[in-house]
Amino acid sequence: MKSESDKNAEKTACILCSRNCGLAVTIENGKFTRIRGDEEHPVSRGYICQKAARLEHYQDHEDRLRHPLKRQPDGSFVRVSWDQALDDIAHRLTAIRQQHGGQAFAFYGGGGQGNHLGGMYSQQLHKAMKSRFVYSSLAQEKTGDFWVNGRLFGHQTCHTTEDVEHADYVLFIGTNPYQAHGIPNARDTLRELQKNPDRTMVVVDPRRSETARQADIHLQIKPGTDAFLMLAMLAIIVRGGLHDREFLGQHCTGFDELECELLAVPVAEYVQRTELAAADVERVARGFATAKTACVRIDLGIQQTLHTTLNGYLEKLLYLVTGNFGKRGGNNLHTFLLPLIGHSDERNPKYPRTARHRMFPISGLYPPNILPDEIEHEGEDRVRAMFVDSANPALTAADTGAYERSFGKLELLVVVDVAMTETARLAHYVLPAASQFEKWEATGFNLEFPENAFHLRHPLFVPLGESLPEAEIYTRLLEKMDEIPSRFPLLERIARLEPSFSGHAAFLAALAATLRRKPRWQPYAASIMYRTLGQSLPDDASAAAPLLGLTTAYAKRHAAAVRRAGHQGNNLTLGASLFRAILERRAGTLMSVHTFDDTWSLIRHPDRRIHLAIPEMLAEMRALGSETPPEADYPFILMAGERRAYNANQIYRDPAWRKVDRDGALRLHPADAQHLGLADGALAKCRSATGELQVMVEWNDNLRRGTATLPHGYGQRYGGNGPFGPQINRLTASAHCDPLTRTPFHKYVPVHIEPVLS
Ligand SMILES: Nc1nc2c(c(=O)[nH]1)N[C@H]1C(S)=C(S)[C@@H](COP(=O)(O)OP(=O)(O)OC[C@H]3O[C@@H](n4cnc5c(=O)[nH]c(N)nc54)[C@H](O)[C@@H]3O)O[C@H]1N2
Ligand SMILES: Nc1nc2c(c(=O)[nH]1)N[C@H]1C(S)=C(S)[C@@H](COP(=O)(O)OP(=O)(O)OC[C@H]3O[C@@H](n4cnc5c(=O)[nH]c(N)nc54)[C@H](O)[C@@H]3O)O[C@H]1N2
Ligand code: SF4
Ligand SMILES: [Mo]
Repeated sequence: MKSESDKNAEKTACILCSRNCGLAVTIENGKFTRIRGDEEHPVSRGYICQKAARLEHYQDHEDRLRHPLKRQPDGSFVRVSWDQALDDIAHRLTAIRQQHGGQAFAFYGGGGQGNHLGGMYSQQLHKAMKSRFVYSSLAQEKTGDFWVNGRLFGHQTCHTTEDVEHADYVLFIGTNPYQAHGIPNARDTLRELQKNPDRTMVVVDPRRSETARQADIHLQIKPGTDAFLMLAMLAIIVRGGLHDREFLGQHCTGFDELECELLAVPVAEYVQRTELAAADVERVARGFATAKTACVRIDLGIQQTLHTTLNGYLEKLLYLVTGNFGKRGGNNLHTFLLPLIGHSDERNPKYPRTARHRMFPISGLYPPNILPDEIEHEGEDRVRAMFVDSANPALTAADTGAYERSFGKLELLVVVDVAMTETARLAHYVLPAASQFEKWEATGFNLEFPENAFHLRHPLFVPLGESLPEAEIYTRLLEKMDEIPSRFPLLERIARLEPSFSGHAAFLAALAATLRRKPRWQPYAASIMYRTLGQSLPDDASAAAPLLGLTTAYAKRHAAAVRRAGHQGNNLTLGASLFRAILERRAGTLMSVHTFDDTWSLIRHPDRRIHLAIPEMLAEMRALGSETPPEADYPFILMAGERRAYNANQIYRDPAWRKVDRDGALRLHPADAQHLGLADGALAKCRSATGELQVMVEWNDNLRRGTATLPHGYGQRYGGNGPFGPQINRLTASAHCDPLTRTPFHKYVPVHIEPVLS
């Protein structure tokens, strides 16, 4: 039976990582008084981790922004009205566009871990600016993966997921789900895996991570050598005839070419480079290939280190070559409702390259590693104006110093955030967004298959001060830029007249007719729906209005899957019925139930096959082996950005939220620490070719000798004090990145460590 407080609980979700676990919360006097996992959430079903209980520290703290702010010549900020701020920004943006064209504008961000609804509105701004230069944190971790997907499956939006819950054999490479999550209900899922003797869990990690400690087999690999390991495994599989010939023949092309390369792999030599035992590698390769079902789950440990893109290719080959794809317990393609990423094949010249680095976008995104150079570039075609929304690149992108310097050279920098961040301090204008618990909000991290869900969250608090939802901020800005009028009388009338949820067919038809008549407005459908249909939605859910367009398109493409999820309607009304369910069900909605057979229709190559041979990757495979050894001046490999119990990107700013590890310690193997004369708790200097930090040392025998780790998500100022904890990107370098995708090698930063002499 539900207790009284559960009955009064409001439904929402955690916004701290991509799992977005459902929450049932109690609110009293404008504060969270109880935060629990919501058993009614279709995916998390009651699960949460220790970080969610602290959400009051996100919602209410000293550095929340209350009013629009304008920076003064002396660096201080004064309060201005929304009209003052937006009039001036609109004026300056249109002047820059007129004088320098779209290339002068860049956008950074577009949603963090929990807020992607605003992205539908902010993306209208780059369209208004005629710019395609969207920089994003995804392009400092996942674009290698997206690029490979584009080649394998025919489109960069073909994103895969892994059915860890049902696999007999799970290979975790470079990821620590116990702390970082990333898989459904991570700790429960890991426990299930561990306690079932018929299932095997393998962790490849240079560190005996919390996940590795639960594994059947831990391969404590030498950092940066995963490509050698995966190639050796693939070679063992193919030579042993353990590949799935039937799957390869039926669903793939290019295996012959790939097989030739794999047969040439010097297995023993490659295994030696990983510093693993040959018998262990052999056992894992054979175990993975012969398991009834197997899947691979990877993350930053191979995405932010040497050979990033090749790692992404090889990891996928492991499950493809063994036929663990498109089936229960394997890796699978999934569908999106909110399109988080796009497609931009660099072989097509229509996707513009940047001025300085001639860098192409991947999935429509440009990498943060090149941005300082694109701003500081001498040419007329440099980046001059920027919006940063839902990101804090001054701390999270490589080379903090380069960001501070280059952002200082922008003619206009506007930051949209809930808090006064390090990036906001560099801005000309800081615009206060309502928090994720003060507005209608949702994420696009719905990456499940075959069942997929969507959670639209309703507001729990009134917006703080004068803060506004992004929907309103960007719509007002477009109005002030004269891109759209503020009223659409005909559409407003139709939206009002239409009996609630009759399928919204009349509204969509009228909208389509309007946009045909005024093609200039086509990029702004989201804001137009917000101002029209939005006004007639219940509970002020106006910001959710554009979801009707998305549910309509989704239901058209995946009608059977949407119906299997229990939504009803004909060709015209199914999308509206999904929209209505999303609006009404506050705990989240099952939106689709696919079948594994749908997999082949999700592949976008016209032949519906997986194209295994990617020439660039085959060439990189052949060139592997000629590595330069680490420099003598920097003998340690620093993993700059570990996920720990109390870090959560830049989302919490008040250091009081952390129950442990307030200093964000530098972890070091005790033997290394002793050798350097560093006691547990001592102060050390950690120096890279880019910069230097003073850090506190923590002895930790889970590390490999010769490696050190620092946590991600520290270094914020708070309440006028700080920084609290290490600003790790003072150590990282813009050029230290994957040559193809320009994603950083944050997990492989050569450093020198020495005691601080007092
Ligand atoms: N607690 C917490 N959870 C988070 C976040 C957070 O800030 N805090 N952030 C979220 C975000 S944005 C992301 S992207 C994910 C990231 O999630 P993960 O990638 O799982 O987390 P990390 O700790 O960054 O790195 C994973 C592991 O890679 C290992 N590793 C380092 N170098 C190598 C290598 O050369 N080879 C191999 N095989 N492994 C290596 C590290 O030891 C580490 O255990 O976490 C999300 N979840
Ligand atoms: N060295 C090193 N650097 C790293 C990493 C690493 O491992 N090592 N990890 C990288 C990875 S994987 C990631 S994902 C990035 C993360 O870094 P960022 O992309 O910079 O994103 P977040 O830390 O998620 O910051 C989210 C911002 O959004 C704000 N915010 C919260 N809610 C709202 C809202 O409703 N509206 C608006 N407008 N703003 C809001 C928060 O106050 C915060 O400033 O860091 C990357 N940087
Ligand atoms: S941090 Fe991630 S795993 Fe933990 S409760 Fe929040 S969404 Fe769930
Ligand atoms: Mo991330």
